[in-house]
Amino acid sequence: MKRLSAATLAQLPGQVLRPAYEPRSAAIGVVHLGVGNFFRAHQAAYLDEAMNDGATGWGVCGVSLRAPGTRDALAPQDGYYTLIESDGGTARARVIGSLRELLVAHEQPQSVVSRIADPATRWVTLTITEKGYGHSGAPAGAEPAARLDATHPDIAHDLAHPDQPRSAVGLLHAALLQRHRARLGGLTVLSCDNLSCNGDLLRDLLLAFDRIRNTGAHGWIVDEVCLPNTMVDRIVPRTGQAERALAEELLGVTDAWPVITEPFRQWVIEDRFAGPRPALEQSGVQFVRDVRPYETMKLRLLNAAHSTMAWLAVPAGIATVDQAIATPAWRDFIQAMWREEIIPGLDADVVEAAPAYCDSLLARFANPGLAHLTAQIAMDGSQKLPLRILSSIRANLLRNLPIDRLSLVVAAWIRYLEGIDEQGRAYAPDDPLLPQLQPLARERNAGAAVRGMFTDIAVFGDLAGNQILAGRTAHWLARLRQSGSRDVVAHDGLRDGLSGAH
Ligand code: CS2
Repeated sequence: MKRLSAATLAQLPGQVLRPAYEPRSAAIGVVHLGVGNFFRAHQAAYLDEAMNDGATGWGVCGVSLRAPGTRDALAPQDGYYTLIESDGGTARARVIGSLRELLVAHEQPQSVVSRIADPATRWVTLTITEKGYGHSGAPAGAEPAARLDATHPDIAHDLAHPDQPRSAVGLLHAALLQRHRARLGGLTVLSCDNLSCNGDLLRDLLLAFDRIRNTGAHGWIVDEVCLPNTMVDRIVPRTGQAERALAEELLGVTDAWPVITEPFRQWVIEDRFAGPRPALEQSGVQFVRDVRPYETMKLRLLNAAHSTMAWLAVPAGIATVDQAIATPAWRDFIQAMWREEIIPGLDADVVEAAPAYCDSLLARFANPGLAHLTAQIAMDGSQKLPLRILSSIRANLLRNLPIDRLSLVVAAWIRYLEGIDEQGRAYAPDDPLLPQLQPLARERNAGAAVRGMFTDIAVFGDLAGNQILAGRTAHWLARLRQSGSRDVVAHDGLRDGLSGAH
């Protein structure tokens, strides 16, 4: 069977949407770092629509930091790929044309730096996951120097070899320096990862990196580089054989790397740019003064529920989110956690919108067309727990609100890290801190396991010494080990929650 490419585009069935512009002559104006499935289902699709509407100069150079897989799959397809939107019933295919160039930073760091430094580049966007930033975990408001983890292997490498950068911060800094020296105007940099005030964080990291390198560009970065905070949302599972087969069925040609996603999407961006921007509001992008209310809702309601289901589900052998949420006890548990332990701790400006938002989340989680793997969501918990769960625990402790179900989630994360499922089979938890965390999680005495985990202060911060949290977490860890996730959620989740322990 033929392969998707510029040559086969005209042969696709009429119902498959495709670019209304000529992608091969579209000029590049965006460099994206971390060209994975999320980017291809989200920002690249919005830019594709802007170009369909006539915007010019917004083609994308997609950069993988390390793995050549995306480039190798899509270069023979002239950058084209299929985006499949599934509501669980119907699946609609659309060919995206905005990806105009593919680079792998590990192989060609200078090409990436030159592309970002190119005068035609107006935006740099990033989806490099929480662990890709090389940040220390120090909170917003701390000195920039304290937020950069200068001992992180990639950051340390880039500080020592600034001409051969491998981290996102190192690549970006090298390119900014070239722009500064060439007296170019500024740049807009949009971090699109699930972090709190992602733009502010990246600015602090760049400034801290610059201070250590002592380049004299500090003032220029502050004045000319715009880093609006953003919130992005779309559920985008990994691509597997089933998605490849579906793309082939819908297109009549093969696609080595299609992406499947839900119909829902959201992109909220603070309205401050160093130069022009496409009229993305026509596609529903919200330009706002302050992204924080949107970000808090998403991290503490959507992402928190995702992580809760994932950490409970993996040891119990529940493979996908739609399977987890289809169990009434699990749905009740998530709803009770939202209602009693998360929404009351949110700031007043979002409390009103939260119940309807949660209803829409339940419907999105139930989408049977996505097969969103719990093992995918469970990964990198050390990076996710603080923003998704510990943030609510902190808020509740201040206001004397309950933290019982939230502590169960902390226990579920520890249980997940053990790497042995409820049937005694081994699986491989995925976390950058695994070598440090797994031996602690495997400590047989639940109280000792929790004490050990909490002393990893990079994750628990000021909560490390909290006896109430430690006590409840140890209680739940013992229960999870003894009876398994299904039983704990069905019998204890609600009943013990009513004890109001906080
Ligand atoms: C998920 C997110 O993998 C995860 O941790 O919670 O990727 C989630 O699907 C997205 O943030 C939805 O926008």
